[in-house]
Amino acid sequence: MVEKLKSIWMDGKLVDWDDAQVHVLTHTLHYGLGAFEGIRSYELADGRSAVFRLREHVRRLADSCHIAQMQLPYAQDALAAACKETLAANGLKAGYIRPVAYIGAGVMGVHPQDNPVRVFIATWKWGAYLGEEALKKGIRAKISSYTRFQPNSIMTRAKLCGNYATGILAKREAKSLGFDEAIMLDSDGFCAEGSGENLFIDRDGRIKTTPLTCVLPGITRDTVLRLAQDAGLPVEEQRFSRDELYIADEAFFTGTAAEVTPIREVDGRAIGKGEPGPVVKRIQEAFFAVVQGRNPKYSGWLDPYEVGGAPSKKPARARA
Ligand code: PPE
Repeated sequence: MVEKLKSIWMDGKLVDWDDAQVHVLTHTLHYGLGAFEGIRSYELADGRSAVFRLREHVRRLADSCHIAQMQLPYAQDALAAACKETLAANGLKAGYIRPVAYIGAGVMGVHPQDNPVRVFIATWKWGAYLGEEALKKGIRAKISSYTRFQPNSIMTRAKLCGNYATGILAKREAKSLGFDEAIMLDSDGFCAEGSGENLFIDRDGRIKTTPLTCVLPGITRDTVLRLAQDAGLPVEEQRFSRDELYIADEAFFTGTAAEVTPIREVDGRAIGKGEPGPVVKRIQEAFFAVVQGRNPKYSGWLDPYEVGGAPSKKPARARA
């Protein structure tokens, strides 16, 4: 359950949590064309708070709206500032941020040309997406009976609300069969991604992740690609089949919510030794060092904000 906080940003201003309501004739509620983001902020090692890769997330929201032909009524800088304002208003030193751009009420039917595009930004506390245990011990995944979209049926570069209907079905199927997460294959039968995560494998020290043909261009995926390169680990964006996944030494998911989550089993087959291996542990360590501000190389990915007027120890740093 999302814990109730104080305020939600709606159409340009903070409103009381309970007043953040939409009309039942909201177009997106009927047809699913809307765009959203999932962003995390972290408490840093020095006690400050910062949003991770805020600019990239807001840019992806703008890209999603562009693809959806929805005119985003706010500049990207204004939305980034609003994300931080909402975190601060809710006293969140670390939190999850959910901006949603959606088509409001007006005409019904599939040609909502003049309906307003509206935006809200909600924030809440969100711990480990698949559980604390998952981060330490890894999860059990199942190849889904649902196929990830063919790129000309749904716009896969966009994080659109309606895209998630399939993800929910895939997740429900996996959970009902006793697994933690689903892995969808693409329309050619190669591994695509989880219901809310990108997928990586590693064998003999070579890391592979799905190329951006039909999966969401994950910002955590991009982060991990860079961190793997920094660690001198060979990494390729290349398709792989489900049996290649079965015989991988290691497999893991990446995502804002999921962070870096090891996969210890797929379809009843242990991945490697059936526990997180050295590569994923190294990537996890590197990832948490970055988001917690312990790696100066990537301080530009951290966008500091203040909660409750706490004095900032250092001025805002320039972006990378
Ligand atoms: N694939 C999908 C389908 C996806 O939803 C996400 C994020 C990713 C990959 C990873 O993208 P990124 O967060 O930029 O690294 N999923 C978001 C929503 C999860 C939810 O259940 O809600 C998230 O992680 O915030």
